Formats: sequence, structure tokens, C-alpha cells
Amino acid sequence: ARLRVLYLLRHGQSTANAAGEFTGWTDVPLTSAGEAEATRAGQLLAEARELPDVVHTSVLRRTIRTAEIALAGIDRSWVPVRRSWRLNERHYGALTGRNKAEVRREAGDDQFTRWRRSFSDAPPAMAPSEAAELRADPRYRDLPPGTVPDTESLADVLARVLPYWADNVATDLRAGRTPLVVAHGNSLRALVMHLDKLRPNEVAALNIPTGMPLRYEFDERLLPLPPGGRYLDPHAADTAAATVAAEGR
Ligand code: DG2
Repeated sequence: ARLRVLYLLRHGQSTANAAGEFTGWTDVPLTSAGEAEATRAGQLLAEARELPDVVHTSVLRRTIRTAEIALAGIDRSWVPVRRSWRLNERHYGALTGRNKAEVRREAGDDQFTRWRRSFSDAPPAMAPSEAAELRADPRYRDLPPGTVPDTESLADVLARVLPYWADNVATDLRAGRTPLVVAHGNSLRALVMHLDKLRPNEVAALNIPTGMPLRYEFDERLLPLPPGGRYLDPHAADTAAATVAAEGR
């Protein structure tokens, strides 16, 4: 049977990542280091046997730009691209824009870790004026009322990522395509949780590094072989994931 291959890629370092700030739905650009990560991701993909022939991104510029750079690197700027708010980062509520180290000092280690990595806890809601501004954004204003969140848990993210997976990415895989999904730390954690059937306590320990292509192979039933996929540069990915885990420290 034909191999079904999927690539997951978190965007390269953003200006908010570099500043150590919670980002969520804020539309920040890549840093030059983030662009270099995207270039490197393209080089790694270029060495892979199966090249992406369809791309999915969030509607935030850090994934859009990362996808552009990586696709140019494999000479596949022509690949069809779909974008969805469903692949956006987890909405970080009132933590959005706050410095992670500062929040950790104020709220304490336990609360900080729960906000970042628990499955069902959501941070406090974003201020109503800021939330209203987000709802008025042209990207979101035509969505059904109640769709744009003012904070989200990972459980909420999973609930909105799953329909996108089922209706778009899984459909591509079944049609024999090789999708590249360029998304975010937490929207990808939700997706991996689903793919690998992780429990909440298992997904708490999962950290996805920026700019590192993660390759999944599936059987006919779309069960991953092996579970967890494989980073194209496993050593660099391990080191970078440990850095993500230690943010705010
Ligand atoms: C980061 C993830 O999202 O942060 O929103 O701060 O992937 O868009 O850079 P991304 C954010 P953590 O949950 O790892 O703190």
C-alpha cells in the first residue's frame, strides 16, 4: 500500500517568542532567527523522500511566512495552500502579551505550569475591549457569533482543531497527498494528542520546538507508525523542545 506521510511544522521563532511573551492570537512576525529556522526546515524537507504537495497554515503571519520560506526552499511555492483560524495558536486570554518569566514570578510555578500545560484549565479571559477588537478583525468578523474565544484551554483547542483535521488534512492523506501543516506550539500539541491518542497527563510533557519538521507515517487507518512521528533532525529537535519546556525560568 502507498505510504501516507504528513509533516507538522511549528512556525520559526516570532518576535514574541524572542521577547519571552505569551503570544496566543497576537499576529506577530518572525525574527530573522525565525526566518533562518524556516529556511533550515526547507532544507530538511528537501532531503526527504516525500515532498509536501499541499499546505495548511493558520491565519497568523508567523505560520504563513514560515510556510512561504520552507516551500521556496523545496522549490514548491506552487503548492496549494489552505488557511484556517482553526489552526491558530491557543488563545492565551489575559496572559496574551505578558512576559512569561514575570507571570511565573507573580503566579508561582504551579499556576504558571497549569496555564501553559494543563489540558482543561484556561487562563483568565482577555479584557472585553481587546476581545472585541479581535472579533472585528477582518479575518474573524464573518465567523458565527461565539466562535472567536476570549481564552482557551488545550481541550478547547483540540475541539476546534479536530474538525479541520478530519475535513481537510485527513482527507488529503486519504487522497494520497502529502500535507504539510504549519501551525503553533499548542495547536500542534492538540493535533499530536489526537494522532497519538495521548492522555492529558502525557500531553502535558509534550513540547514542540519552533522550525523543526516532524514527519508522521500512517497506515491505512491513519494510525501513526511509529507513534510520535520522527523529527527530521531529532537531535536539534530534542534540544529545542527542552528549551521550550524551560521557558519562563
Ligand atoms: C506560544 C506557545 O505559541 O507558548 O502563544 O506563547 O507557537 O504561536 O509561538 P506559538 C505562545 P507556550 O504554550 O509554549 O508557553
